Amino acid sequence: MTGLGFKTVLIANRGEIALRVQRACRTLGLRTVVVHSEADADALAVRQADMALCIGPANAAASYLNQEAILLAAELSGAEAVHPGYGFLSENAAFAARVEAAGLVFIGPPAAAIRMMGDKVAAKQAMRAAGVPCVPGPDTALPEDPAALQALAAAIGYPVIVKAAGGGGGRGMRVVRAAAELLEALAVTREEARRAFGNPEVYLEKFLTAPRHVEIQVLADHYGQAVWLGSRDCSLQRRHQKILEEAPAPGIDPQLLAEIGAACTAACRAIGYRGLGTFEFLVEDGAFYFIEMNTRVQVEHCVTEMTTGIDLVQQQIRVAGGARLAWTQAEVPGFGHAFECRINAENPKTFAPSPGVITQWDLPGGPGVRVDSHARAGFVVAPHYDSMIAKLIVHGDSRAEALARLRIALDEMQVSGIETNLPLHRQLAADAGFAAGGVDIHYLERWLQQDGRA
Ligand code: MV4
Repeated sequence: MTGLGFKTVLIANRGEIALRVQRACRTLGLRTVVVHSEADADALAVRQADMALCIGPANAAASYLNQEAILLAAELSGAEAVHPGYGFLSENAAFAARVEAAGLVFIGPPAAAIRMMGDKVAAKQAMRAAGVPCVPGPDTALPEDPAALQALAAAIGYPVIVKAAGGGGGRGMRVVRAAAELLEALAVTREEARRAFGNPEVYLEKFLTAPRHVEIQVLADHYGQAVWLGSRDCSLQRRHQKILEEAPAPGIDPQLLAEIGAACTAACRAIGYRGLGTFEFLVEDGAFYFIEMNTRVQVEHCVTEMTTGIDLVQQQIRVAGGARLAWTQAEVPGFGHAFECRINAENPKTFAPSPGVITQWDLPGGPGVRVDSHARAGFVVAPHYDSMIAKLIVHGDSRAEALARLRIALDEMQVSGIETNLPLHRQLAADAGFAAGGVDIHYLERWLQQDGRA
């Protein structure tokens, strides 16, 4: 009696997001089938599942990326929908198409939208055509003629950046500071792209030297309705791994943000997008430049949940099941400020992974404090997967209140048995530059270089 087109959801993921998706399913009265590797047999999501099926060994290529095993598990279990979480198969257009071909609902956008956004040139073309502001540069295949290439880069103005159409998330890109380096950079990036993505296509953009990373969360239904649910600032990252995110992006003119949000929802309607999505922008000198779109639920979706009160995963499932959006844009709530710290099992100075047994697991609490985690005392952090063991999310009426709560929560949280980046988060939460808000994408790596920080 859910009113959706399905009653049973197969969760094709692990860790905190498997549990997060399962909680949303159970809230909606849906049954859950959890597929897991041999290493995850004791997971909380497995224990809470209506049915759990082991699909392979710890190695993700043989389990969480094993499309045949997952589709077979769906068939055997009677699941009617598949939620891919993030990572793994979540942005694999071929997998989405196979799920739908099997008569199941893929809880995500149509395969064609995933495919389009996976091709960064096609994505940029579509977004520019729909009125979303993009980074300067031609959104087309590059000419062969060296003189024409030189003229193109000169017209953009150095520095420029060469990016692979099949890349994204920081993979397959190279900065070019002067004309003398251009042709070599194009050739090398093309060759790397051919090998890494099976697609040698590259494109050129103006390189922005000190931008912020700001994203817009959208949700669209099957009936041409789309809303944007606020902004996030994800500038604090190291080697393209986000460390700490917040919502809303601080210090941005709300009028400008509303214009960008409206452009994003218009673009969703223009391309027939549906489900959750994230528009990634670089923001420099107060201007927004689209770079990529993510077609999955993101790790940092929780800060948007805290500032809207909306269960995004529940809504993602509802729209996949054919429900209409519950709000017009004017009805979308927005209040206060939220931060999220990604707590990783790693050495806080070297960032080396720190697998092992968690012996102490003391979580913070109080108003506005949320921890999303699959870990607990006695939990074994396996070496096979990414090192995130928890997300600490805090909310406050103001950024200052949220930051105060963040500092207290980080002090309260105590984990032993493995190393974690909690000490790094405590230092960062005490940093004056971070407290001021609006740092750029290079801030964290610069800050890590300094000794005696904070
Ligand atoms: C850029 C850029 C500067 N100029 N594009 C890196 C990840 C991928 N999503 C796009 N990335 C960048 N593209 C232009 N034209 C700088 C980056 C970038 C970056 C972007 C977001 C967050 C962190 C980053 C760290 C280094 C470089």
